[in-house]
Amino acid sequence: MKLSGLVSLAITFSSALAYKVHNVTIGQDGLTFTPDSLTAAKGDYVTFYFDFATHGVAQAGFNTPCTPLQDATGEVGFFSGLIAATVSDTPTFTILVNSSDPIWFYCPEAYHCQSGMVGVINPPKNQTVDDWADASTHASVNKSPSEITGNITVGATSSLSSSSLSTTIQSSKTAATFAASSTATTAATATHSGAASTKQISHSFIIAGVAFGGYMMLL
Ligand SMILES: [Cu+2]
Repeated sequence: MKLSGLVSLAITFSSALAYKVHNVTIGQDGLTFTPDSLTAAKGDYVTFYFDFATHGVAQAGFNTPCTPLQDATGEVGFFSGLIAATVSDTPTFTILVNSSDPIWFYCPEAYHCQSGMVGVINPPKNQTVDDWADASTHASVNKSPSEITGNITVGATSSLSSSSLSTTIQSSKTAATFAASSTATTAATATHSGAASTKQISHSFIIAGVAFGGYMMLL
């Protein structure tokens, strides 16, 4: 009974943490997000890597390209700030995908948005990233949001411990509403490749290990 209880506890935690972290590189090929269109499940994360030059990533609405989401709808979208990447430093910015609705984003630096530096998470069937880029071409201004919003820490940690785990859960709750509170984006950097699957497995094993250790102490 004790064992089954602990095992089910471990399984519950593991399934709750079965998210993916999707990586998007910024500036790798010029004025680009790579990839510029991706599909993510609710509860997944998207980590933007600032690879080269000065760029930003901000959320907009499809009908108001190159404009902060808040200006168009009142809803606060995410914004990384304008970040200058260097050869030795690849800052990151991570958002939580908090619904299955389309998330349209753009780079508010200079005229990057009008030049096609835009992207989308979960595009609807009738609106592609090419449609979004076309609409952005005609925007009269490229406006930057006034505040950095929406960053969370999950994509910026390269290793996990029980303390970082609780921090992650706490901060994702905060980010679910895209609250105005934001942590500095440039602190830690993780390696690009394989981040998603590694983290997911690490979480499960850490929790299973803790649960099993607790069971052994009860014997
Ligand atoms: Cu840019």
